[in-house]
Amino acid sequence: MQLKNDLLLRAARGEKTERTPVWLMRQAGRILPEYRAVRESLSGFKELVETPERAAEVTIQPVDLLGVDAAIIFSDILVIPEAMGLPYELVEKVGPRFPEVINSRNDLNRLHLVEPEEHLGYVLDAIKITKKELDGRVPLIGFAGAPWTILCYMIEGKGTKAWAKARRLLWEDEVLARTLLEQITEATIVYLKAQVAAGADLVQVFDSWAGVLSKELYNKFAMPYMKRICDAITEVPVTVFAKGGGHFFEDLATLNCETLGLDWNIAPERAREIVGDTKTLQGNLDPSTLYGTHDQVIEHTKEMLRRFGGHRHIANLGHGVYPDIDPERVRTFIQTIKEY
Ligand code: 1CP
Repeated sequence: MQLKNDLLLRAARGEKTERTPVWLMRQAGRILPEYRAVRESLSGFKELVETPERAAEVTIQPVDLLGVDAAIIFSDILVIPEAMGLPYELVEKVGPRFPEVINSRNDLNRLHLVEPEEHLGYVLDAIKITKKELDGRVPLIGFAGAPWTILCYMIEGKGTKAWAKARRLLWEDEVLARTLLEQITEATIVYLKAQVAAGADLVQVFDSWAGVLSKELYNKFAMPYMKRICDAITEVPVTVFAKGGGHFFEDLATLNCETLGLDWNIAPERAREIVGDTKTLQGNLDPSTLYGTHDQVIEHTKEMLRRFGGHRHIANLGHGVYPDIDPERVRTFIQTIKEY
C-alpha cells in the first residue's frame, strides 16, 4: 500500500525530504494517560503485549495524539528470550524479571529454535492489525533487541547497572557466550523477517546496553552478530541504535544498515564526519531536556536540528522518553521539528 507520509523511509534511504521526520523511542505507552487507561483495563503489561487488538490500539495512540511520523509496534525486546524458552514476568514498579536464567552450558538445553508464527504470532497479528488501522498514514517500525543486550537479560534475569555477570561470562566461558549469541542472532533474524512479512516498513535493533562494553569487547562479542543481522535484513531499511556506543562509532559505521541512532553523548558533527553521506543519523536530544520549560524545549530542539544539518536526519531523543515527562513538552518537541 502507498504511504501518505513516507518521510521516515525516504530519510532512511537518503532521499530528499521536505522536512525532518520525527518519532520518539518509547513513544507508545508510558507518558500517555490514554495508554494507562488501556493498560489498567487489562491484567498487566504482558496481557497488553499479547492481545493484538489492544497492542495495535496503543501503537496508534501516539500517531493520533502526538502527531509523530511513524508508529512503533507495541511489544518488548524480551519476547525473544521467552520465545527461545526463558519466560519473563513484568513486576509492577520493579521491571522485568526472569525466573530462570542461563548459568551454565547445560542450561542451553532449555532453549529451542524460534518459529515466529508459532511462538510470536501475537506480535505478527498486532503488526497486521496496526497496518490495517493505520491505513497508510505513517510507516510502522518493527524492532528487536540486539544479541548482546538480550544476552544480558538471559544471564542476569533482570536489569542491572553494570551487567557484571554478563560481562564476566565473556571472560570465563567464551564458548557459552558465543553459543548463546549465535542462537539469539538466528532467532532475531527470523523474527525480524517475520515482522517485515507481516507489514513492518523499517526495523530497529536496540543495543541498549552496548555502552558497558569496551571497544575491544564490543568488536569481539557484539559486532559479528550485528553484522549478520544487518546483512540478513535486505527487505526494508534497518536502524541500529547502540546506546553508549560513541567510543566505537567508527565500527558501527561499517554495518550494512541505513540508519545509526545516536544517544545524547555523541556530537552530531562527529557522527556525520565518521559516516559521511553513507548513512542517516537518528536522534539525539537529551530526553531530560523535556523537563525544561516550553521555550527551553524549542531552543534546544532547534539547536539539535541545526547541528544535524537537515539532511539524512531522523529527529528523535537520545533514548526513550521518560515516563513522567509532560506530553505537552513532547508535543512542543514534535511541533518545533515540523515547523523548522
Ligand atoms: O514506544 C514504545 O513504548 C514501544 C514499545 C517498547 C519498546 C520499543 C517497549 C514497551 N519496550 C521496548 C524496548 C525495550 N524493552 C528496550 C529497548 C529500548 C530501550 O533501551 O529503552 C529494553 C531495554 C526493554 C526492557 C524493558 N522492558 C525495560 C527496561 C528494564 C531495564 O532493564 O532497565 C522495561 C521497564 C520493560 C517493560 C516495558 N516495555 C515497554 C513498556 C511500556 C514497559 C513498561 C511497562 C508498563 O509500565 O506499561
